[in-house]
Amino acid sequence: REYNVAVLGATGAVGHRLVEQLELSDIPVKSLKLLASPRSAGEKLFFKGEEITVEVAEADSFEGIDLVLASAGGSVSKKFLPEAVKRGAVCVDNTSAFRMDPEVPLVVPEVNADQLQNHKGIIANPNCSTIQMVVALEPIREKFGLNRIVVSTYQAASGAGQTALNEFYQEAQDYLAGEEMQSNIYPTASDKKHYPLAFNLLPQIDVFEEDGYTHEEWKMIHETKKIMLDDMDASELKVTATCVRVPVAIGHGESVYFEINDDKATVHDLQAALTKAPGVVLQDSPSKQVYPQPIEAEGKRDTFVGRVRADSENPGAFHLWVVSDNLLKGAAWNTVQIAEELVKRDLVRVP
Ligand code: A2P
Ligand code: 11C
Repeated sequence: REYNVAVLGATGAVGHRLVEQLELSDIPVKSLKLLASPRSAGEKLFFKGEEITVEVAEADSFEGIDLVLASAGGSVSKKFLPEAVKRGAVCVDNTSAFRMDPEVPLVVPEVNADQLQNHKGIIANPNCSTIQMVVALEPIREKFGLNRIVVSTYQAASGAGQTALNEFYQEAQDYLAGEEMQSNIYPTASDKKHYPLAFNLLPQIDVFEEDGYTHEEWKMIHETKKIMLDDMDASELKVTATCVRVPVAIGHGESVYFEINDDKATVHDLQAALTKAPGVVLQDSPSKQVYPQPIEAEGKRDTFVGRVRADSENPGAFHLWVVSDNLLKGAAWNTVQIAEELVKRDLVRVP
């Protein structure tokens, strides 16, 4: 079977990579439609050497489409994906629009690919900072059990999208030229105040909730539980997060403290589990100064793990450092990987 595919948000930072990852995948593509807003309609992009013109997304754009890969923002997904499903398309959505819907599987193929079996037309791709953490921790949870996670993130500028990334580059240039930085997007376009990201750290990703946590931090908590335990409120795994935007273009880093259900497990045991884990590359040799870095992870599909250490005071507690390309495993590659899995399992059909 060959598939008529549409990419919604094809001109964005993730959208470009969706097209590129689709080209690299083994999904048999019969036709490809590239959709965006009227701002970029008419732009030309290449797929397998063929020039394709970007079209304005409308409900009828999804007529005859089998598979939609979406990354145009939550409100755009909410508006168009039900229309696409109505017309018979299966949608893999990279936004947060449907992630907490109990009817919608939230999938990281290395962790819970079997959830795809239950899809009703929409499958959600998790937040980038959640994905790389669960890829690193699932092999540990599987073998030793896991009851607590405390994560601090170091999230790259590109997580906020292409326009935001451009603002970060401009800020850096202005700062080095001795000019005033003009900041209109970071920490988040939808909030009232804006601060420069260049030569700075912003402990705010997305907007604040009333409890003082940001929306991004709550996403990490609920998504982790839904992916690992199929229950966004599961109490047997405690998760807390502090999310920080750092002046790095691509590649999120995370410092993760976690407690397992096995007081006897050693760092070596954990490293052995990580070495065998799908999608994980262990880079952990302090004596040789080998550890994951965003600049090396950029452009790669894997999740890189290092600095695995036992907590010095708390038995059964450990620390690790994890890095991945937020636009690939954190977004475009995980989305295309889900689509590959749907094709392999013959699940590209709306039940
Ligand atoms: P456009 O280029 O026309 O603005 P990013 O996450 O990098 O900011 O990219 C967002 C993507 O979502 C872009 O491809 C953008 O298209 C697309 N997009 C934004 N708003 C809409 C909309 N209302 N309808 C369709 N696509 C949209
Ligand atoms: C960031 N993690 O780095 C966000 C981007 O829920 O898909 C992804 C937002 C999401 O800003």
